[in-house]
Amino acid sequence: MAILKILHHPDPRLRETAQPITEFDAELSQFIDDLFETMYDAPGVGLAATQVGVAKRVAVMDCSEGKDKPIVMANPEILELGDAETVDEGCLSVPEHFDKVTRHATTRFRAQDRNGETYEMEVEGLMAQCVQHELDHLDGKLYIDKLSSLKRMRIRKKLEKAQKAAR
Ligand code: GNR
Ligand code: NI
Repeated sequence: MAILKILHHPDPRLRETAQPITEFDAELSQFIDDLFETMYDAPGVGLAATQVGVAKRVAVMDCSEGKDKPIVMANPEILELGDAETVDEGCLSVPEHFDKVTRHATTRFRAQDRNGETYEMEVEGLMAQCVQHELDHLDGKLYIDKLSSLKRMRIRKKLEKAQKAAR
């Protein structure tokens, strides 16, 4: 198990389109464990492979109170989206920023677990928001893309400054 380094905006690797998972082997399983460990440590309710610089279509999520409902989403696909709602959103790759965005209140999706077994699930609330957020990461998208260009520029400048100071 290992805690992986989470990339911060505007790292170009966050903009890559992740490639499908084809091998459900021990190496993938190990990587999924590392994603969970990194997510719980952050702490966050979701984490996509893209955020740790791995362009593969896998993300993990646990929106439960007790942090005991881990969900693996490999090669996830949205099947159905519910009504639009405005929600507060944040991202581990855009630290210390939260803003209101439009998401769908419910999400029905299909994905594979760590063994390659396909499952379908319908979720609402934070889980629905998280599924949409993680799938966006796998396509190189960030929630700040939904904000005005002025806001996005301010966020980028702030993060670039913080990253320079940290070096
Ligand atoms: O931990 C996270 N919290 C969160 C809150 C509102 C909407 C989405 C999220 S996902 C985020 C973790 C993260 O960046 N996953 O990609
Ligand atoms: Ni995120």
